[in-house]
Formats: sequence, structure tokens, C-alpha cells
Amino acid sequence: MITDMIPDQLLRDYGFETDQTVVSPFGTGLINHTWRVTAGNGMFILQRINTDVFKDPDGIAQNLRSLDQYLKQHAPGYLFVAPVADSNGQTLWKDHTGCYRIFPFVKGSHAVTVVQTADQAFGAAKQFGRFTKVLSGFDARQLSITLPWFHDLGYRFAQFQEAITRGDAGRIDASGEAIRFLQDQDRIVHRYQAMQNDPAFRIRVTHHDTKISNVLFNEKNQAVCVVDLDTVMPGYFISDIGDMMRTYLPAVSEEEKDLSKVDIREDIYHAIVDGYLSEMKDELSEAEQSSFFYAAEFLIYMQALRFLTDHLLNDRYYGASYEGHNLVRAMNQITLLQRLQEKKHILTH
Ligand code: GN1
Ligand code: MG
Repeated sequence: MITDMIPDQLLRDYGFETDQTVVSPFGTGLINHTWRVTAGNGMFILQRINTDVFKDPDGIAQNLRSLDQYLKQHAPGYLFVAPVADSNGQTLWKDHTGCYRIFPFVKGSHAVTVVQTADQAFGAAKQFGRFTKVLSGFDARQLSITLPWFHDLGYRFAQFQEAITRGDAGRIDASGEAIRFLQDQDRIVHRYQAMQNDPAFRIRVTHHDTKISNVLFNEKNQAVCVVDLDTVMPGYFISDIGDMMRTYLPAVSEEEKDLSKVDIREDIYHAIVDGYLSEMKDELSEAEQSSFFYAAEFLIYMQALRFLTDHLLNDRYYGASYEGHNLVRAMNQITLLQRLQEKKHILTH
């Protein structure tokens, strides 16, 4: 059975027998559409890139090609899941319905949606550290910027300020508590801006979307590689550490409405730090090594800003499945930041 949304021509161009191919929705990403393709010749992942968000899909395809070439030469044993070419040799397939690519499904692998153990967090952090480390000789400036200012906190704060003056008046009125909390925490922005002028913080090849479902695990539950490479760009390591902290530390996700369930799991915090350092210790400066806690504050704060901004602008970026969805997400992230800050001394002792 073929989902109506997938063009038949695409399946033919990749050599799939349309009547023997099953395409079914896969994963939970907010931005791109993902399907699993089960065909006579194996399993694949098909994705349609959201070109409202990623305005230069060719830049993404080019990035993946350069990284793949570099790694084949310099780290041949590294498992890099690159898109496969169609019968015309293209790794990006386009028509009027959108831009697509197909990845091989890594045999025997599975993804995890929620971090349940410190071992999983350690394994994932090690893989994200390894990714940046194997690419330490690759000039990050060669990469296309697939999302300009994506993790630039100064930019995100400016967007937030714009939204609290020009956004939906009713929503601004009703969000006073959240708005004030985020304004009061603007020292997190100032520290980021100081970091941008500090040569002790290096720009590296950074993943920028380190949630646990972007790590593949094998049958023995060992983390084997990272996937979802559209946001691979030059960046700071705090982006990758921060998004792991944001998404692995609590036992519940950003969707949780019962804020009393939003907590910080200390063992997971240490597992992220240790897993990442197991690959990156020699690469990071002292100033960077002292910034793990800040990384968590930075990213949780930025995500709270982004959700609240989107709520005030009527959900135009993330969408909403119920009234007030992005405000709930923002309050969840604000709570997470508060729980984190309460534990600062225990976590950084
Ligand atoms: C988006 O699409 P997804 O779920 O991988 C967003 C991330 C946010 C995340 C919050 C390109 O990621 O930055 O952290 O939602 N990606 C983009 O759930 O904006
Ligand atoms: Mg993603």
C-alpha cells in the first residue's frame, strides 16, 4: 500500500516496485515528514523536508555529501547514514509536492523516544561527542548554514521581544507571568553574547538536534550512530549538550501539562557529561569544560523563548493541536529551567 502523499514517480526513480512497497508514517518530529519504506530490497527511511523551515534543501544535500566524503577518507569505520542516490544519481528528489530524500534503514537498529536509563544517556552523549570529534579536522565554515541564527540566543531573544510588542494582544495579556520570568533571566543571553567574543569557545561541527530519537541503538541497546543531520552546522558544543540536557533530564517531555511531573534526574545529568567527555575531553578548553551547567540553562531557556514567541505569534512555526499548546510547552520549559536552577549546587558540586 502506498500513502497517497508519496509521488509514485519518486518510488520508481529509487527503483522500488510500487506494488510491493509499503510506506508508513514514522517518528514524531515536528518539522519534517518521515515514513518507513519496506520494499523488496530492504527497509528505508523516506523524508519530505519542510521547505518553509529549511529554505535551502540543496544546501543540506551538499553538506551531507561533503561530510560523507570527508568521513570516508578520514574515518572510514564511522557509521554515517548518508542519503542514497536515485537512478539519476541525485540524493535530493524534487517535484511540485516537495523535496524528498531516502536513507538506508540501519539494520538491527531502533530508536528510543524517552531516556529511561543513565546508560542510554551516556551512550547518546558519547555518540554526539564522537560525531563532533571525528569531524574536528573538517573546516566547519565549509558547511552551508541550513537555518540562519538557529541557536543564536541573541536573535531568539530579539524575536521574543518583537513578539511581546507585536504579537496577539490577548495572548500577550494572558502570558504575563511567563513573559516576566523570561525577561528576568536575560543574564543567560548576556553570557551567550560574552561567549561569542571569547576565543576559548570554539566553533565546531555541531549537530543542533540531539534528542534521543536522533540516536540509533543496536540489539544490545548500545548507541551506534546519530541521525537527522539537517541542522548540522558550525556551532558551539553547548548547543548539543544543552539539547541533551533539555530533553533527557526530565522523565516527561515538553508536551507534559502536569508541571509537577517536570523534574531533573541527577544521574542522567552526570551520564551526559561523562558520555560527552569520554570523546571530547581533549578537544574542549577549560572554559568550555566549566560550561556544562550553563549549556543546560542556555538551551532550555532558548526553547522556552521559542515556544512562547510562537504562542504570541499564533503558532505559526510549531503549529498547535489544541488552544494554548505552545504556552503549555513554554510553561513546561520554564518549569524545567526552575527545577534545574534549584539543583545547581548538587549538579555542579
Ligand atoms: C523541532 O522537528 P524536531 O522535533 O526535530 C525544532 C527543534 C526544537 C524541537 C522542539 C528545525 O525539532 O529546534 O528543539 O522542535 N527544529 C527546528 O520539539 O526548528
Ligand atoms: Mg530534527
